[in-house]
Amino acid sequence: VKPKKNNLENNVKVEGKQKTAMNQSDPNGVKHQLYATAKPVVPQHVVNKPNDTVTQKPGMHKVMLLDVTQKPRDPAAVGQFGLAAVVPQDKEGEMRSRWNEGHFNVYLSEKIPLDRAIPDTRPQACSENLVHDDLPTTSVIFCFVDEVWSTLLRSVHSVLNRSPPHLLKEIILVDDFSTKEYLKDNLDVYMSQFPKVRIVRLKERQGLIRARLAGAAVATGEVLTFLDSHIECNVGWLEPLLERVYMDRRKVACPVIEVISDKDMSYVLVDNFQRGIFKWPLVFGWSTLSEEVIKRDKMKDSDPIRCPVMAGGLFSIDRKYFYELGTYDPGLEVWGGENMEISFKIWMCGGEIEIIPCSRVGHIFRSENPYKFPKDRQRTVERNLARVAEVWLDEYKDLFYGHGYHHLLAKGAVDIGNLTEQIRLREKLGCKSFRWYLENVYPDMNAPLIRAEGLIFNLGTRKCLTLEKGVISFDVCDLNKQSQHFNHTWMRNLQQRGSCIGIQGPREGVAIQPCDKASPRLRWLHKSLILSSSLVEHFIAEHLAQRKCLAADPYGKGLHLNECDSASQFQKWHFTNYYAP
Ligand code: LR7
Ligand code: MN
Repeated sequence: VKPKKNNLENNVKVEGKQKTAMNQSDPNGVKHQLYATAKPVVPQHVVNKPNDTVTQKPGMHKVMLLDVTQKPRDPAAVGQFGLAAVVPQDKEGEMRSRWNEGHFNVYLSEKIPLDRAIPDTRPQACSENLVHDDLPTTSVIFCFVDEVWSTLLRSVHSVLNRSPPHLLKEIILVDDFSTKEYLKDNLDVYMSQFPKVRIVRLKERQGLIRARLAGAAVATGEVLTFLDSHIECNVGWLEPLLERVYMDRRKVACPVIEVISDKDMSYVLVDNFQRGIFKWPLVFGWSTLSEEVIKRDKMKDSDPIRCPVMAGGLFSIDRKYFYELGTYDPGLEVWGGENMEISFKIWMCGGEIEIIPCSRVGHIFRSENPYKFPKDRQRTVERNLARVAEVWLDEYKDLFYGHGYHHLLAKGAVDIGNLTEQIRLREKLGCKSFRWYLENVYPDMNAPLIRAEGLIFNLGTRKCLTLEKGVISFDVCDLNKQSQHFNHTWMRNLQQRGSCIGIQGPREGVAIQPCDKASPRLRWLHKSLILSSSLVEHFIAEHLAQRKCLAADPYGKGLHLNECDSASQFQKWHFTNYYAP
């Protein structure tokens, strides 16, 4: 997930979607005074009130609303009830200077109570929904590296305060080799007041993937619940997640991820009916279900939503099932791609991913990672993605490489490491194909295996490219002739079976060569000229390495590589069918 660039003046935007702030002004008209210092409040656990557990069906009860913070002791505190907090004018300098400690408003985070109330944003039906009395217990796992003190604590308090104690087996904090002093002894001391909190310290930086695995390895709850370390769990968040896992242990349940503004720390409600999806090249995003689908499936705003992929950071999964699935690929480094990996693995190997609207958790979306990448960030992420593509995408991996990652295919460009274990795991689990996944889980995804295909018609000669016995020529166009059928692939090859059009020799003449996805010398950019809004015409094939264009000999005697000339009809080509822009 690449969050938007931060801009102090702008409203909160996530993934291009405008979010509406909840209550910007205090409903009671109370003017907010700044807290001089954040006072950590040791929350008490409220024992289940009788009317929290009205049983309507044997063995079931309404979701418990254990929350000491709904009637906070300090209703006038800054940021209380999830309201926007304001930085006084004379503190703006301090605020700015502290911004980069976490790439959000660290100054304000420190001023608002660690156990503040936030608005109950659940759809109405949620408070009436029943869950089972004998839900499984969970271990909540937070991994973190150099997390801001106040947000880490607020994350932990929100879990302690808003989870039914009998379901919360433990909270495991995995310190991924943080460098900040306050995360050492101070954290141990602070957390020692909560018997349920355990701290695991990694001896070297592992990255979030292996840090989560280190947490899972010591977890004893029946369900693992992973959370980012800058979140606030909303009221009633846990039971609806566990309920899904209880119903079917192969269900992986995600809360709705709401937004805690990085600028004013307000708790912002997000739109309903959002699905986690990806676009090429494996970029996570949100997509709202269409009205049509909502009507067709008679969906209520409280119904679980099946998601092709999860955002990554927040989910509950049966612990044993997590291990049956082979956990994460431990070869993924630092950050990124693991959400794709686990999502494909879950769906293709028999599980399901759901967003549960009755479970809501706020997350601070930051414009930049506030920690260092041991190696280059971009290289780390693209290497992770290439591992995922190689193991899970089958023939569709060309779509991944073809959307800006061609360079990864060049020999020696990247060492993605050994994949034997991952491929063996996929076989052992008997997982379905990526094609099955696209057809059954994400049918609205546009994933053509090639960019264009059919006859390649030349506008100058009015004839079609013909490849016979390794020799290119032109002939009268005839759809029945296999020798005239070519593909324009995601690797931008002009390809007929194993043969590709390339350039060769000292004079860089056009030549037929064996196809090789890694070779930049076989790549052709097929440009479109948009004549009007509805008319796209005249395609030019430009050699990517040479920046010269494929030109037909006016007398139909083969092909040349000429200086590009958009006026020349002999340089314009047209495929029978186009699948990609
Ligand atoms: O090396 C690291 N070691 C860590 O322990 C790097 C990170 N971490 C910790 C970090 O402190 C944090 O608690 O891992 C957690 C996630 O890192 P973030 O908060 O920097 O990630 P993010 O919120 O920017 O990104 C999302 O995508 C990631 C891809 O690898 C992870 O899956 C994150 O968990 C995920 N976050 C969410 O899903 C929250 C909602 C975002 C959206 C949409
Ligand atoms: Mn995060």
